[in-house]
Amino acid sequence: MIIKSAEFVTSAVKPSQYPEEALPEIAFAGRSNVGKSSLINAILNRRHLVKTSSTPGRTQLLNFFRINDELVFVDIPGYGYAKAPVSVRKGWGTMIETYLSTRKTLNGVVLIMDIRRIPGPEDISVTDWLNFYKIPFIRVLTKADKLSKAQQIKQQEIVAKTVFAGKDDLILFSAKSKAGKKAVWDGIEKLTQRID
Ligand SMILES: Nc1nc2c(ncn2[C@@H]2O[C@H](COP(=O)(O)OP(=O)(O)OP(=O)(O)O)[C@@H](O)[C@H]2O)c(=O)[nH]1
Ligand SMILES: [Mg+2]
Repeated sequence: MIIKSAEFVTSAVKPSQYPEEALPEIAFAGRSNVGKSSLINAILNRRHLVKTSSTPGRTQLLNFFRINDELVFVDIPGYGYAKAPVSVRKGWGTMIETYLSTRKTLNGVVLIMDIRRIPGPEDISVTDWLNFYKIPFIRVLTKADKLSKAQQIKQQEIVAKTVFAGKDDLILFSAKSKAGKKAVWDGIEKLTQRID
């Protein structure tokens, strides 16, 4: 996709604050600090559209971005931030589950995981929610630049086994080198067109 425009629309916690349901929407989910905001910037060729931070838990609201007047991207706050107070973690669950279960224009989710980590219980819960609400999703293993090519393939196999996915269902990506950008876009296009 050629990116002609990419702009921030609004932040929201609850449905009354979501923008109107006009365009197909893709949401990006994953652990705190995994690199969701960096992935969005990288695939849109924008350095600073979405705020990124080395401090985990920075994105705390649902942030909506309009791409080319064709698509909406939603940056979902990261889960699993150990230092977040219990009330915040509960609020996170409610905010995300409400969004996933009520948003009619949500076409699919890009589930982002760190290539160096074994998926944790929160990654599994999100997958369970997505399956429960019948929301199509693709999986991306990011920060691939932190491993050698041989280690990337080994980790891809290990993670695939853990989440009961095929090895090729895990897209290898790096926001730093931009490797895997086309594969992520191909996945997003599949989600928006609902082609298998
Ligand atoms: N080496 C490398 N670093 C990355 C990559 N993606 C993200 N980072 C770094 O990881 C840190 C977190 O990135 P963010 O994009 O802010 O992560 P996030 O998932 O949006 O974080 P929260 O919004 O806090 O949940 C930053 O220091 C990024 O520079 C990548 O592909 N490679
Ligand atoms: Mg973020």
